[in-house]
Amino acid sequence: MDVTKLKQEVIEYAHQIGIDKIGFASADTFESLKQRLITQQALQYESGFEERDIEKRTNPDLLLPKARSIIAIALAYPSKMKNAPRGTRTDRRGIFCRASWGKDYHHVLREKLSKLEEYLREKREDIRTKSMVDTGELSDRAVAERAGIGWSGKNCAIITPEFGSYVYLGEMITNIPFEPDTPIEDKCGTCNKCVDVCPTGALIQGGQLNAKRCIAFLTQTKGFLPEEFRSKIGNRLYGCDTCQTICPENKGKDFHLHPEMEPDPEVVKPRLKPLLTISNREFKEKFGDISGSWRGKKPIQRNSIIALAHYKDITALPELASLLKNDPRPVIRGTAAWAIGKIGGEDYTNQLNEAWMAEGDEEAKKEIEKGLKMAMNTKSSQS
Ligand code: B12
Ligand code: SF4
Ligand code: SF4
Repeated sequence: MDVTKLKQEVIEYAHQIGIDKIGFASADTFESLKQRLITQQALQYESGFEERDIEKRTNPDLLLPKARSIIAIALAYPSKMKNAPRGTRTDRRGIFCRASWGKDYHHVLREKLSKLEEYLREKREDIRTKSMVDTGELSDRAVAERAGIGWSGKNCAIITPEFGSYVYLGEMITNIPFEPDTPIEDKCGTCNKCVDVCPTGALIQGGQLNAKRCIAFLTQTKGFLPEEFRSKIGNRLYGCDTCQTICPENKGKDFHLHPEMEPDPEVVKPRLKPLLTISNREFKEKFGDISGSWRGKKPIQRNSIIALAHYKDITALPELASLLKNDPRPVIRGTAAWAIGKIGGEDYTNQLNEAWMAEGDEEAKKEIEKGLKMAMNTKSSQS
């Protein structure tokens, strides 16, 4: 079997089926990544969404016995939305990050990898493969870096010369000894813009993230958002693009190569107030197909409340008061109380007092106290 010829055929087929970039890497153990993961774990800088087993994360042989190579793929996604709706003073909108625009990318990339697997199986009977996108054990970025897809930027993203960092990544481990490609040159140089701009200081230094401080992570948590971050998340409902939008390597990069990745503006830049009372069914219908809904409705609703507080939208006060009184979830009641205070709901001190007396959850109770304090301050500063 001519492996060099097969590699060329795989590259051609990949482009035919809409894979924007493909690279080949050895299946050797990822030694430096291993050390990195141990350090990150010791510093408690991980998000908790990663696979826990570092051996599995760094040794492809444990995932596919006799692994000989890894095929890395990248698909470019758009960075600009056509016809983006604008929020108004009384009808504010939130935003989902670009990696959540269009159909959930996990499905899109898995479909491409399945086609590639089928193609390889037709060519060679003895082929064995294992494919993954995001949720697999391997580090998609470490694989992409080794396969020459892009370099590992100071913002942690894999940056391709062609599409910038706006690419999704996936890979297939195989038992075929494909010739590996060479990693490409790191072009960050003396630039440090991403580290400087990060709103929460989550980028400790170029290439090192404390995920627990990263807004992309914080928007996905289900509990109370620590107060220090509430003023930082702005109107972000899911994810954060700041360290990518600032990157000079992304300048002018906006690719619309996959119709299924086109965002529906009403979905990815939704009105905030209707989100406060959206039913489970409506949420699933409207947001179920995008990757940003994977944690369910609660974090999105909590973030919507924080976004309304960020805008100090007084027209949201009646709905926030209704959540405070009626919502069965302590996180929503407590965050609503805090938001009422933040917006300056001095007319709502009675409701806050009543809610405080009725509240059985300790954390929610503390948030009501914060809300009350802020609301009373507004009252006294006005009288
Ligand atoms: C956990 C996770 C998160 C966490 C933590 C992110 C992080 N930086 O670690 C949170 C929730 C914060 C997150 C956020 C985002 N994520 Co995310 N996430 C993952 C996931 C599941 C695992 C990442 C991981 O293991 N990180 C641990 C670190 C230590 O390793 P790593 O980044 O994978 O690998 C690099 C480092 O180890 C580094 N390294 C190794 N050794 C050394 C040594 C030194 C000295 C240095 C400096 C560096 C270094 O080089 C490796 C290659 O770049 C991957 C999917 C996957 N299975 O890999 C997606 C993935 C990384 N996420 C992705 C995306 C799109 C995002 C967001 C842009 C989404 C958004 N807009 O909000 C943000 C970006 C935030 C950021 N600046 O990184 C894409 C990245 C695509 C790309 N072009 O790089 C991935 C690959 C998903 C995918 N399949 O497309 N994510
Ligand atoms: S995604 Fe946002 S919060 Fe996270 S490192 Fe980048 S700029 Fe900072
Ligand atoms: S902003 Fe500058 S330092 Fe950060 S990833 Fe882009 S080029 Fe590299």
